[in-house]
Amino acid sequence: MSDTSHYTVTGMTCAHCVASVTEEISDIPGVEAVSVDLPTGAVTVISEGLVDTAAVRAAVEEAGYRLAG
Ligand code: 9UX
Repeated sequence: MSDTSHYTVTGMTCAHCVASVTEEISDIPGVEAVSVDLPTGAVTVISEGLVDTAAVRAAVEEAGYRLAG
């Protein structure tokens, strides 16, 4: 069974930002699906097993954005 996690990413302003964040988070082991809502920065991650928040934060920062909270 998959797990679903919710995050908020700040700093995204265009579809390329969304693509970069999606790509970086998708590279985290165990991640099966990523959806990003540009207007709100809401990010939903579906994974096999819970993904470490630090890994998500690192991926988001690698893309050039910040994880809220
Ligand atoms: Mo373009 Mo979205 O620099 O940051 S990828 S606005």
